Amino acid sequence: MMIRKQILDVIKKHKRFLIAGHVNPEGDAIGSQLAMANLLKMLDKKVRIINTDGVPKNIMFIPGAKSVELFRDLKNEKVEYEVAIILDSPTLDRIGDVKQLLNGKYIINIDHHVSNREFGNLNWVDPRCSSVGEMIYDLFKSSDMVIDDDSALCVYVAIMTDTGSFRYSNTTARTHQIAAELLLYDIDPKQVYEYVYETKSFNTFKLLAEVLANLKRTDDAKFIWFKVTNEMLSRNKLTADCCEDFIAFVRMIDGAEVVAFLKEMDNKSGVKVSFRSKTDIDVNKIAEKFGGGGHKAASGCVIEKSMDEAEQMLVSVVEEAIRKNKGPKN
Ligand SMILES: [Mn+2]
Repeated sequence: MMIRKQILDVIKKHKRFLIAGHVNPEGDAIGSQLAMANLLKMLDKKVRIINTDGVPKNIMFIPGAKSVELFRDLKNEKVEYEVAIILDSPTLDRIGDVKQLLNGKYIINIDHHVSNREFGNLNWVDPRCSSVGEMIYDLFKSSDMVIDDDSALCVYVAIMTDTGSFRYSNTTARTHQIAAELLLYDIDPKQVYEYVYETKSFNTFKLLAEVLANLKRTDDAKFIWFKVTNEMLSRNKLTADCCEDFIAFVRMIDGAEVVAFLKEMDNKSGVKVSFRSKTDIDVNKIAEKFGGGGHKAASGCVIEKSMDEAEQMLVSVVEEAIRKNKGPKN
């Protein structure tokens, strides 16, 4: 409660705000940014949301999505503001080019990544929260403002996407309590689900079929991974954002303990890796070995190597983590 009060005090004392989130934003980044912006506007503040990457197509339906600006569209405009609010980003590097707008300004850091580096002047980091959306909901509750229909939908999308529709281990009783309250607003869960998950193109499924046909696994089948290269994307006329949730299919495999998605970077400068853990193996720690981070059950990193080299390094590190997790043999 204390930290929320401090954040609201800082907000009250200032007029202009910048809200930024991580590169390649998804439902939690965008939903929490828009809900935060609504709270600021209710408090009679000026606010701009500026990100490095655009809102993904499946999230465009949420109210206010079009108000999100892109850093590259600013040209050389000087953005006037006093306080930056950084959401869902464990480090400042995670916000990409927008970092250039910060130069010494006051920073409020609100995040739920266990790997958060507390880079702000005020840091509210709570890994027990399913999503930053859940935290913005709490911030609304601590303020004198009442959540409106638009903000309720933004928070709902944030929570729904970060919990994989209330399936992942970050889903708590509190997550459901909040979701239950949000459903008292003008939200149609079936329609939200369709917008977020059921708008994939035919070619996306062709690519998914190719990915599934080429799954790889270690001999004990506890580590399963798959790759998407630039060639696979261009051959199917797709962009990288189409395969964000392929990993959700792969983690359905029984007996898998860790799954990973290796995606060749656009500029071929390396491989972006996403991890999911189905057991108590901490994939945040695995990602940290490669300079990345995230959550215990979901994390990511970039390995600046060729696909083959990255794959080799990854397999040995994950195999070791799986071995260690069982404790010493006697
Ligand atoms: Mn999040």
